[in-house]
Amino acid sequence: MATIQGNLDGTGMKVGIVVARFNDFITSRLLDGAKSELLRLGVAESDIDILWVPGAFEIPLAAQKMTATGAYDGLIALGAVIRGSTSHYDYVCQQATSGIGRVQLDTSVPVLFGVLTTDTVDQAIDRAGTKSGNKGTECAQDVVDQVSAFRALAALKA
Ligand code: INI
Repeated sequence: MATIQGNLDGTGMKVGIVVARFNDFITSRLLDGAKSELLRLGVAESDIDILWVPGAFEIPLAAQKMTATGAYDGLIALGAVIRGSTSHYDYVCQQATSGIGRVQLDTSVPVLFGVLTTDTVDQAIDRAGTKSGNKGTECAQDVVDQVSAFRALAALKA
């Protein structure tokens, strides 16, 4: 019987971050949280690449293109979709969610979901480093966890 789990050692990992410019007063905080946590976990600054896109709708294609380079062990997708500011909230959420999910299944590269989907600006602020933690920070921990778990799985099967 084997139990496989990841750890929080990011040494030697290369991580891509796709971040949406829409609502950048939120997404820049998510990005700061993700970057500083990756560095804290041992990922080298030179092994973190950041790709900005216009909005959450554009994240899946950008993530797919990053995976196609073959350079990344894992990706983090960051965005903020806020219901109050759009009538097409549901479409943007749906495209971001299903598209990001599809990219990781199609490419076998883990893509962590750091797209906030909230009813209000205040809820987004809460999840971008104030009351309810920082979703970018969480995604940094989770991408390191996933990559290390999959490395352990590959080593077991080798
Ligand atoms: N994009 C977001 O990332 N968040 C939003 O809240 C949002 N709203 O409100 O519309 C949003 N729209 C832009 C969309 O993601 C695309 O960039 C745009 O439609 C061009 O394709």
